[in-house]
Amino acid sequence: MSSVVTNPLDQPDLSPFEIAREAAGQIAEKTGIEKHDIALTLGSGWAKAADLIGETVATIPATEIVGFSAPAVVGHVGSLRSVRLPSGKHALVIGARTHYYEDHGVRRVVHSVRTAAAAGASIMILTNGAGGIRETWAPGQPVLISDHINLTANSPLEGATFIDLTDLYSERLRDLARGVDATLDEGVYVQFRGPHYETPAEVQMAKAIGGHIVGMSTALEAIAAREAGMEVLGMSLITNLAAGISPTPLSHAEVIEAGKSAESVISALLARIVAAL
Ligand code: 8IG
Repeated sequence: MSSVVTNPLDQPDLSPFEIAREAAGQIAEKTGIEKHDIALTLGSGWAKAADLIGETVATIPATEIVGFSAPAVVGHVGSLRSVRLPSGKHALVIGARTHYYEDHGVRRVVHSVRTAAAAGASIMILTNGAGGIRETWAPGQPVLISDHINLTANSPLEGATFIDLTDLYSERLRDLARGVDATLDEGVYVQFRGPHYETPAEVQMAKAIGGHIVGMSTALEAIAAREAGMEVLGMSLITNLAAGISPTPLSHAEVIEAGKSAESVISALLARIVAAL
């Protein structure tokens, strides 16, 4: 007998939606909150928002919920939080992102989104730290995601599931965010596989095909959110200018540092956006 812990999502014959429903049931049981109205995935730089949007009802290590895996990256938090908003609604805060580059398969990448949908969430807020292609953008600046280009050559959809992605990143929610901060710029997010950063030539390619933001998450999650019928708001914290756009090379330490110094400001911004939903 093997003592290796298995993840049911890795068994192709099991339904990922059924596992998400099971996960949502565990969350309801552990938090005492039957329905979560909105969900937020907090990427690098955004974690403080969890403390600002409302009162934390419960914090659960993600590994206690079926289908979730431990985070692979230092600086990423592996927990799920239930937060009561001032409106009385409940937010599920996902601080446990499984990245596509971890190679655990796309089901694990989008499990948190499917779980949020099964928990009742109709709005999915996806945040990330990313590289900026526009020269006018500075590290520490938050931007709205207006659309994406998925360069993973993969999809969270299984079988012949044809989903329309027009207005995937809700115009209503982007307008609402700009109502909170009129200076918010927006751009097209390009998801690369990673975990290496791009070469300058790849950044030029991303720019040529209409991209403004480069990252390693979000697009696959947004597709799963749309499949689940959720409204999606995407926001990137530009932690660095993309390779070749800035004269200096990228380092993960600098990315973390840029995230830390911008964290208070962007988390407060996100909290105001959540309050306006
Ligand atoms: I933070 O420059 C962060 N994540 N692909 N490129 C990609 N991902 C990123 C970058 C970047 N910065």
